[in-house]
Amino acid sequence: MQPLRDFRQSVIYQIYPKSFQDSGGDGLGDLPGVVARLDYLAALGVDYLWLTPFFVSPQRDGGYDVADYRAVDPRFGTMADVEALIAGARERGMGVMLDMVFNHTSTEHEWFKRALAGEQAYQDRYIFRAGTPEQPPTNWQSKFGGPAWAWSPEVGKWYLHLFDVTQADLNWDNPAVRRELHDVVRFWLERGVAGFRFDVVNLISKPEVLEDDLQGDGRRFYTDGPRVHDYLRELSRETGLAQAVTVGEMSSTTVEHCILYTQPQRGELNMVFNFHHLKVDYAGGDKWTLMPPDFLELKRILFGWQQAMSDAGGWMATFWGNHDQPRPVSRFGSDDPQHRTAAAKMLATAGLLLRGTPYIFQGEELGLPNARFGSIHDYRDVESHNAYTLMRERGLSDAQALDVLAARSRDQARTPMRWTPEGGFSTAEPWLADPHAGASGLSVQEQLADPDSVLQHYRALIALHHQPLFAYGEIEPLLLNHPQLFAYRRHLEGKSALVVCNFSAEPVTVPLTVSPGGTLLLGNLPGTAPQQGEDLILRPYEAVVYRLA
Ligand code: TEU
Repeated sequence: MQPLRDFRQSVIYQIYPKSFQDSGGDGLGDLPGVVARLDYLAALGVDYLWLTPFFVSPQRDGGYDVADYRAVDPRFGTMADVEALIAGARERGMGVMLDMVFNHTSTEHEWFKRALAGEQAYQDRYIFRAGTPEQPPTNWQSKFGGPAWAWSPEVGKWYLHLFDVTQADLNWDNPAVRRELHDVVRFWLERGVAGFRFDVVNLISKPEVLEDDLQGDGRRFYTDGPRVHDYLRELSRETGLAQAVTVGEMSSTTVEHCILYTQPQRGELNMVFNFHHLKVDYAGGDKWTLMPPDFLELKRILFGWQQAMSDAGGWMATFWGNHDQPRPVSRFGSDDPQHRTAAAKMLATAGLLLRGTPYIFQGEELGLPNARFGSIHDYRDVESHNAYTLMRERGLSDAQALDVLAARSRDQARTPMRWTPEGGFSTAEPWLADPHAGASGLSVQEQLADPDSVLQHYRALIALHHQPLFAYGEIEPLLLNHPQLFAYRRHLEGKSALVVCNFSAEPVTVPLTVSPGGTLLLGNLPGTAPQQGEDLILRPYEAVVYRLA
């Protein structure tokens, strides 16, 4: 059997199983449904499949509220289905990556239940603090809105939850917790899992003294916390993680820490996600206050991180979206029907050929756009409902709050994957409505038959990324101050390539001379970019990739 591809040369596909393919006819996606689509994924050319959590969970937060790290939630299938998925993927040259939510457990987890039952050893696995019901230990805020502390009358103490009240933060300073989580990683490695995504793993180390944050919501105290690097090195050392592909989701992190997380010699993680580039349309830094993306800030952040990580020997996970983000084509491109296909292909070109390991979230390869749901009752995500409540309390009307959710809700990414013009996700009513039902050209079936589709462009880009020049080459950012163009060169062992993307709906003259003899490797529009002399003039949302002489 072929060895799996090196993570730096790989492209990783993210699957949100709940919305990928329902094989059981209950409106919920499941693991046999993923197995049924392995040929599609292999034909796309991806190398690893990252599945979001399918472990036993009350599903309060899409499975990121885990009640048993070793057991498959019956909603998704059985351990035999996991084994079939791992084997089926491996036969097709793909590895399976699981999502380890180690910052917190569900309050339905046995450990938390034993803590509530009064067992001190289990209370010590969480962050409980004494006090009175009127006064939380600190003024920290949850990332889902509201206080980050909940009062437990059973125990007569507060417990910390940086996310939902049903997601209790684990006490990583407790060796028993670390030993248990090491065992979980070994458990899945022994079953052939090829890698892991570690959810908000840079939040696991809290300061010894918890104090009010007079400058913010408390994140500055626990983000990239005091012992986080020690705990990651221990996790890797104790579990043999060096044999696996690992990516850390880093919430509100810094490039300095991301260099430390990913420098190979430090033995922590292979690569990291950071989200700063996905906040350039947050007015005042607030996700729920809309503004158009600041394109120059987007380039400053993206290329700044690219350069810093490259110079220091770190490694980025590159991505435009995931199960928490709205659809990229609506956010950074255009979902105007006349531009959507070109814009989606342009975004893919800009992202998949950067230095780093690119991640594709299900449906992105079809250019799926956001959709406007007509009622808050159409939304399923706890974050969406909390945000709606807070927006209404701030005085927004129902229509205004729904406009914001249409642009920002995590449900936008979680709509059912589209296999046929009718949808093809389930024979039952999907758990979350398909807002693209009846739309033309937004399905795998249609795009496999269309040589100019977004899907076919992704296949070509994935093949390009596999080439050493794009996988390992140095990056040279270009035109940083240009208001419409996103451009860079890649260089490796005397070979170079040029990527130029027009992020606008207007034609743009490219102020770069594409040296004569450059070969067009890939474009996203029919024909080739018109030239005036040596000047390229890119059409609206046009993207070109040249091999330079
Ligand atoms: O998300 C971490 C995180 O930072 C999120 O709060 C993210 O910033 C937000 O969803 C963007 O609006 C991870 C998982 O990806 C997310 O699905 C979980 O809800 C969260 O952790 C808690 O486990």
